[in-house]
Amino acid sequence: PLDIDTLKTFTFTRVLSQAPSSGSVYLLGKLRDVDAIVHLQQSVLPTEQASEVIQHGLERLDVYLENRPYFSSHAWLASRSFPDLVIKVICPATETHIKKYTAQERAMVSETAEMYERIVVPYIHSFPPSRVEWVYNILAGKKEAERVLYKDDDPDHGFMILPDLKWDQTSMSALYLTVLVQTRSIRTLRDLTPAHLPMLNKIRQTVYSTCAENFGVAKNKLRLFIHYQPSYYHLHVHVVHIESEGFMGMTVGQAHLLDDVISLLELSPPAPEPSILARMTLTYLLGVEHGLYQPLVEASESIEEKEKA
Ligand code: M7G
Repeated sequence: PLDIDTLKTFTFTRVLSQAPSSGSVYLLGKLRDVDAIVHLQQSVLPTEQASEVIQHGLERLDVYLENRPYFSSHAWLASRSFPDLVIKVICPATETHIKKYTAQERAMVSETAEMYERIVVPYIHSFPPSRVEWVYNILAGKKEAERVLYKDDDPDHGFMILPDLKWDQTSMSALYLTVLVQTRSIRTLRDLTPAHLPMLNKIRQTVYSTCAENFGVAKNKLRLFIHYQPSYYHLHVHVVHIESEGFMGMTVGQAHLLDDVISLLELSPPAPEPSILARMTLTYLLGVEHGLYQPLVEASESIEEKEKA
C-alpha cells in the first residue's frame, strides 16, 4: 500500500523525464528496496476555487517583476482545501515501465498489415498476462470498484467506464475516463470487425450519457479515441475533455477517434474478410527504445530495398 512512511524510504536513482511547464517529473528510485517510478505533479487549481484563493487564501506574496501594467509574483497559500501535489507510484517498476517514462528520441514508423502479423502479433504475445492484470482486476470488480461509473458484465459485449489513472476528478476540463471492454479477444484496433459495431456504438452512447449525468459535460465537449500502439493490449477507449490538449497520447497517428474507427468499420466488408483497420498501413510515432522500433525499421528497410531491386 502507498503511504507517507513508504514514500520516505525513497532512494533516488535518476530523473526519467520532466515537463517543467506542467510541473511534472518522473523519478526512478527504490521504495523499500524495490524499483519504483514516482511521478510528482503540481495539482491543478480547481477553476471554481480560483477567485476564493485570491480573496482569502493567500499568506505571503513575493513580487519578482514589476513593469506596469505587468506584475508577477510567487504566492504561498495560507491553508487550502485541495491537495498541493498529485503523487503517482509504479512499484514494482519493470524495464518496460522505465522505458515508457524515460525521455527518449522518437521517430515515425509505418506498419503494414503484413508487418503487423509478422512482428506486432508475436510482440503482443511476448507479454505475460500479468501485464494487464490491472485491467482484469477492474473488470472482475476486485480493484477500483468504488470508482466505476458504468458496468455491464456481459463477457462478449459488456464494458466498464471509470476515471482514468490520469484524472484526479477535481477539474472537469481535465476530465479523463477509460472504457474497458469485457472481452479479451480484441488486442488492438486491428482486431475490430463490423461485428463489433453494436458494442462500439453502445460505448459511445453510454459515455455521452455518463458524462452528462455525472459531470455535466456535454457530448460535443468530449474526444473519444483509441491508441495505436497502446501500452496495454486489451481494447480500451480514452475519453478526454476537449479542453485538455497537452497529452502526448493525443498526437496525430497515435490517437484514432472512435468516430473514425466506427466509420471505417461501417465501410468494411463483414468477417471473415479483413476490415479496413486490419488491412491499412498505420503510421505512428514510436520511442526508439520501444520493443517494436528496431524490427519495424528493419522490415521497412528491407521492403524499400526490394522495391529498388
Ligand atoms: P494506453 O493507450 O494503453 O497507454 O492506455 P498509455 O498509458 O500510453 O496512454 C492505458 C490507459 O489506462 C492510460 O490512459 C492510463 O492512464 C490508464 N491506466 C493505466 N493503469 C495502470 C490504470 C489503472 O490501474 N487504473 C485506471 N483507472 N487507469 C489506468
